Order: sequence, then structure tokens, then C-alpha cells
Amino acid sequence: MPDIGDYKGVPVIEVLVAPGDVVREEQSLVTLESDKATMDVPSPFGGVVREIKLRVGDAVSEGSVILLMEPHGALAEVVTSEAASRASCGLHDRPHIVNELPEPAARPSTPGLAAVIAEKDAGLGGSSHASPSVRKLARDLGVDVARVTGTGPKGRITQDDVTAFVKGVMADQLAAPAGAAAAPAAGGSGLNLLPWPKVDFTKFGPIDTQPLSRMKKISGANLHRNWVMIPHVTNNDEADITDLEALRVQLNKENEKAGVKFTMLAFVIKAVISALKKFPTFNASLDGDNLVFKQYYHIGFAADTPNGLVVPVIRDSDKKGLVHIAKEMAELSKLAREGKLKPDQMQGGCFSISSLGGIGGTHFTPIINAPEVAILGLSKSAMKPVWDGKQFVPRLMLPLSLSWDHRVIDGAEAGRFNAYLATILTDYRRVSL
Ligand code: CAO
Repeated sequence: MPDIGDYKGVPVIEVLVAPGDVVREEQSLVTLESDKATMDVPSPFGGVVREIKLRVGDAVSEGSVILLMEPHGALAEVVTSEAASRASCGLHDRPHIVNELPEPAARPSTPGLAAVIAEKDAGLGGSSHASPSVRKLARDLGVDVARVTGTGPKGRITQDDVTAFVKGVMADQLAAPAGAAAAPAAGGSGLNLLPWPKVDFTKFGPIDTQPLSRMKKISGANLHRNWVMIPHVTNNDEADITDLEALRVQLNKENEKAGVKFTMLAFVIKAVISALKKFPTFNASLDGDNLVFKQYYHIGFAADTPNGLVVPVIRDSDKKGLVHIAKEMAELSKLAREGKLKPDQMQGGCFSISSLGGIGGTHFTPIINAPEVAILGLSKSAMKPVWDGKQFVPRLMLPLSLSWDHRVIDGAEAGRFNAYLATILTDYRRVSL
């Protein structure tokens, strides 16, 4: 371990190489994390790793032995004796202090995501300069950091590099003909994509730049991961809610004095529970190669707030009546708008519903709220002429948009889920079946 300044007994949080690895000069060997900074310790020369002498969790100081390495190549031999002795005497340059500030993104290399994951699985990805937080982001997005081009100092990989890489892969896959993998260009870098446009908007007119709210940043990162990681498909359908709407209006009149307002969403939550009971795969989550079927029914609903999107959860919705659900939804929506929701009021959801019915639109593609496997979008109901076999009759139709994870659910099942849900909404007596 070279000179690491005033730090002593710093924990190793990641060992970045393994015995047998061929290591370049300056390649990171281990990552340390003190309470102030993370540091990657670079190799003083290139060679082959023979033995690792420390483990994650070990506390190290200057002079601790990291690993034994056999230098290789004529050039390496020339520099080895000096560099090795400097390293073992603790006289090497200080390790890189990882700078967590965002750095400009450059054009990423863009092989297909599947190829990247396959390489990762096959253990072919080498080690690269990246901080633990960047490595974590890459892991979360299923990206092998060894395939990402670093644009930071000394080729260090930044968060922007990882996200630019993912965007590049997505763009490649969209640009590739259906069913074909993205065609790699020379050097295996995929299509020649342009970098993310960096525009000086002031050249075109006055602007006002404002930072994203904290909530938008958090929900944005989740939405981005879910959109990139989950193979989404959306089935659109319509439910005839003419009779249900009449019931809702009547119940609202009857309960006016009690201050309870039944919204369409409350009815849909109860109907969705019936559908989840009939199609349990929609109430499941992927855990590696296992599917976890939940025996409880916690339903999340997307709430629009001044600071961004949140998804409060109505726990045990199957055990609650309509009045209870309507009241709880109103309370949670109020807390959401005031920014007062507690973390546990947004956790544990099994299935989410996003209603734009009060706003408008005909259909949309809701993004699945991982680790859930499906989400239902509701749009604005409208009177439509519906053929009853003899004539067109005016019926109030509610648009349903069901997005589902194609790793878990297939199209036929999703079609049946929507059809069943529509049947219940059309004849609400069936909700308790
Ligand atoms: N069709 C027609 N009208 C509808 C409707 C539908 N599907 N759903 C609701 N409405 C009507 C309601 O009846 C109500 O009208 P009245 O006041 O005349 O009764 C009005 O629209 C407003 O409803 P609401 O929005 O107050 O109540 P809600 O239960 O429909 O929704 C909530 C509650 C929290 C889901 C909603 O306020 C909200 O935040 N929606 C946005 C969700 C969102 O942003 N989703 C997108 C996520 S992806 O970015």
C-alpha cells in the first residue's frame, strides 16, 4: 500500500482483481473508503496477479501488502524493480482520490446490452477505474464497467459515462432491425452515435435554469432504471363503467354528509385485487431465478405532487372496504402533496395504479415500479357508441393500459387480466367472487 496521506486503518470495500488477472500499469487494484473519501489504489506496473493478500473489510495503512504480482513484458521488467521497491517502501504516488463531481460525458462504446451482460456472466470483463458508487450504478443497470469508456482523469469512469453507455446501448437496440442484435462497427463499438447534445440555449433565446427537485432526482433514477432494465409491454383495453359510474355518483350523494368521496380509483383498486387473486403472477416479484408470489395485497397509486411523482401504498387493500380505501387514499394523497409521506407509507407495494383519469388522455404507457411486475394506467373515461349486437348504444368507457414485465408475464395472460378486470368493472357485483 503506497502513501495514503493521513489515513490509517482504512477499510477495503472492493478488491478489483483476482489471481490470474492480467493487470495494466495504473489499473485499480482495490478500493478503500474512509469516512471522507473513496480511493482506488492503482498498480505501479503491469503484470499477472498471483495472490491476493487482503480481503474486503480488512483495514489497511501505508505498507500493507495488497497482492503478489508477477511483472511481464520487457518494458515492465525495466520499470519493475524500481516501481515495485517504491510501492513496497510506500514511496509511490498517492492513490487517486475519487472525485464524485460530475464530469463531462463522451461518446460511449455501444455493444448490445445482452452482449454486455453475457460477457459479464462469462467473467470476461476486466477491471476499470471507477468509484464504488459508479460501480454500484453500473451493477444496478446491468452494465459491465469494463465495457464503458472512461472520460474522467486518467480514463476514470464517471456516472455520466455509465448512463451515456446505457443510452448508447438503448439507441443501438432501437436502431437495429427487429430481431437483430446491434451490428458492431469496427472495434466492437456499435453504431456511430453522436454524443448527448450539449446546447447553449441562450444562443436561441432567454432561459431560466432551475435544479431538479430532490424528489424528481430520486424518482427519475428509479424510473430510468426500471425503463432500461424491465422489458415492458403495454396492453390497452376499455371497460364499460356506465353502471359503476352511476353507482359511484349515487354513493357520493348518500355519503356527502359523512365527507367521504368515492373516486373511480377506489373502485378500481378493489377490482384489481380480484384480478390479482385470479392471476397471481401479477402479484409477484422476480428474485434471481425465482418468482416470489405474495400472499398480501398492498396497492400503490401514483400521486402527482408539486415536487414530483410519489407512489403511496394502501396496505392490505383486500381486507379494507371501499369507504376505508377512499378515505385512506384521500389522506395519503394529501400527505403526498404536502411532502409529508413517511418512507413506510411508500414501501411494500405489490402492484401500482397510475390514474390520469382526472386529467385526460386516451391511453399511455405506465412504467413498472420495480420490483413489481405490472402496473395499470387509467385514462379519462368517455361516452362512446358501443354496438350491442343490434344497435349502437352510448356507454361510458374507461381506458385501461396495463404494462407488464415480459420476463414474468406473457401477452395472452395480460390480455386475460385486462378482460377479467373489465368484466368486474362492468358488473361490479362480481368483485367479491
Ligand atoms: N375518467 C373521468 N374522470 C375521472 C377519472 C376517469 N378515469 N378519474 C377521476 N376522474 C375525475 C374525478 O371523478 C374527479 O371529478 P369530480 O371532482 O367532478 O368528481 C376528477 O377527475 C379529479 O379526480 P382526482 O384526481 O381528484 O381523484 P382520483 O381518485 O382520480 O386521483 C390521484 C387521485 C392521487 C391519483 C390524482 O390526484 C393524481 O395525482 N393523479 C395523477 C397520477 C399521475 O401523475 N400519474 C402519472 C404517473 S407517470 O408520470
